[in-house]
Amino acid sequence: MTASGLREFLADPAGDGRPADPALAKLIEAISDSCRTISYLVSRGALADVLGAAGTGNIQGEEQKKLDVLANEEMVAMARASGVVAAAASEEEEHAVLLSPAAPYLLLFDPLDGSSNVDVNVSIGTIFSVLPSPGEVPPGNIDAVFLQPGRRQIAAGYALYGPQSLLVLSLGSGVVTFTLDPPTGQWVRTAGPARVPEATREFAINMSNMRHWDKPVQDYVAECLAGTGGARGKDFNMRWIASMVADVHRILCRGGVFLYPWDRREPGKPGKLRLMYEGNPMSFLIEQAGGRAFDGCGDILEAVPTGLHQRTSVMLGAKEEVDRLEVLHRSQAAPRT
Ligand code: AHM
Ligand code: MG
Repeated sequence: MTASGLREFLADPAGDGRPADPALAKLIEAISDSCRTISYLVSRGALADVLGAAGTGNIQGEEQKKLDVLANEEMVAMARASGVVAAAASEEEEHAVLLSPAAPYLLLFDPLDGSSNVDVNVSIGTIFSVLPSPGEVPPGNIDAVFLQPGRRQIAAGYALYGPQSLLVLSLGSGVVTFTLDPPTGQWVRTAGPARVPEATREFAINMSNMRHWDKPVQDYVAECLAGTGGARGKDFNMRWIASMVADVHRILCRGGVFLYPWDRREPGKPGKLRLMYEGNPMSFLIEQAGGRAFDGCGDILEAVPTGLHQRTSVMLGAKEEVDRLEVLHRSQAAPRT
């Protein structure tokens, strides 16, 4: 493959000879710059004294790590400096912040996904989602302009800080991957378009929550565990990294299905993962790669958000598996009580 960078991709993202909107290209380049900075901090770890707890909590009621705080500061500063983001919303901030009110885009991000893995040197990442701004954003209720279904996303992606740092991106014409070349600081295109095979023999779920799941999810996993002798007629393998970026990346590379379903631990919440920072951008990428994303009721991308930090049930990846999950949910229609 000839070495081609992010700028070359943005000059013709759909392969039809037309460049990306200049403001969008500027935003994606700015995001990639911030991800390079965060990647560097992550790679320094204890050497830069960035591991461990920050001693603060976030709006989700979770303990923040030092890297959560640093990555969030980096992303907010980048969005402000870009001049093309009307307002930005972060998993780590209570409310959206108004930046350049007349600018064309809204930016949402989980600055450091997989925080529980920060201190044990397991892959983590930054997830982002770009929505259109509905015109001049008023200084009043800024959060309200973000409440658009994920189907309206213009771009979404993530940076994965693992053995290599990767930038995985979609502008609505497939999913492409760039690898950070540390000596030059360039994001070099190394894969894509990604394709999630319709069939798989691999599922990802935190099995320790099994007793809390709804019956359709219990039945689905029981079918997978039954292997060749069961209804599915094949053996399944299981993986759980506990960093959604890393689990979704595996699915984009070699297929599979990822589940973080609603469960009874906190029945008032529709799930653990956040719709706007995790569910929507990852569902956009998975659909762009030919997979499906379902929340137990319908397509995640069709959900109309009612709150910036809204939770969702997430089941995404191989179409055959998500179709099977949908059949189980529709036939059992288990009430969430
Ligand atoms: P975070 O954004 O605070 O890191 O939480 C989200 C993460 C996901 O990356 C991952 O899929 C999930 O939480 C793991 O949860 P659990 O520890 O319950 O398995
Ligand atoms: Mg997260």
